[in-house]
Amino acid sequence: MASMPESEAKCHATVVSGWLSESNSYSDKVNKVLYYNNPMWPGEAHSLKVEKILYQGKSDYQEILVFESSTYGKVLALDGIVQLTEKDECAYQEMIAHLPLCSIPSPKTVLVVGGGDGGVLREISRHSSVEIIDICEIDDLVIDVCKKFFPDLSVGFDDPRVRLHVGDAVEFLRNTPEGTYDAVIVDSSDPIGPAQELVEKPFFETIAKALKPGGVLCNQAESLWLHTHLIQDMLSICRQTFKGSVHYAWTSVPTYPSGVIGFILCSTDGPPVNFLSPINPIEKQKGAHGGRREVRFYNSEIHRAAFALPSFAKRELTSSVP
Ligand code: SPD
Repeated sequence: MASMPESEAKCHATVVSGWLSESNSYSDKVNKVLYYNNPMWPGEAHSLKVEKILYQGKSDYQEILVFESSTYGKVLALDGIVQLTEKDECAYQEMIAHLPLCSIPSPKTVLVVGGGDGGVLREISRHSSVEIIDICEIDDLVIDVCKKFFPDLSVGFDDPRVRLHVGDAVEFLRNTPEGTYDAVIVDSSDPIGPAQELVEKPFFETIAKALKPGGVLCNQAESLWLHTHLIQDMLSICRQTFKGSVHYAWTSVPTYPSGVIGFILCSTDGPPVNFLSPINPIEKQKGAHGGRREVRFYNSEIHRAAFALPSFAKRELTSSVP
């Protein structure tokens, strides 16, 4: 960071001496406290070298930072937490979209909660059976910033099937008629700050109601190395709420804490859903490649492998049945 002026290097609480370090600070907007050491991953820090800060701003909900990193391309951080990098975003966006959509025969109506960068929309739009893609994102500044700095992700908003709703997803789902969606994808940030409510039981109950019989949820579900208790709680709520099947899957994302992130997949009562084997394979999607960039990470083998758990996780996550 020799070339970065000291004033610029200090411009964001989490950028210190030219490195963004995820553990440096965390500001709790509700209690108006600036924490040092993020409570989601105490005792460790993952850092990315900052070549140039491209954008910094504050919305009503969070601090937004975009920078050019030395080795992962452009990076989006919210409240100092890495949300995506150009290099590895494919692993997250493709998995969170295709694990659910390739598990049901012909998804038509899909809701994305969060996902203001547009990457999940980009992936959903590969599915030609889909007719409506609703997205409910609370922070319109995230959308605007991503449209400027991450066109390869925000291209997802250009699909005419997309209907954007800026607002609180909890409220949006409360007002959604029962049985509206074939799939709901929750692409949230970590459950501190604005996303706290998204790991609580009432939220999952509204999703279950909003889904059709045999409809599916795919919910961002943190790291099996770091968040056993949180995942156990989420699984336990989902097992009480979703009367079809409930599974945990995971993928590798090098720039997320511990290098992995997981997903909870659930289905409602109705036509049975076997998440473990893709019934609607991406390889057969007509729109999967045509006119857009190739799928980089996801394929049917990765889909099946994502549900294989290490022995410790199998013990910890399958014993949490209520
Ligand atoms: N620890 C960071 C988890 C971020 C999950 N959401 C990422 C948004 C990308 N669309």
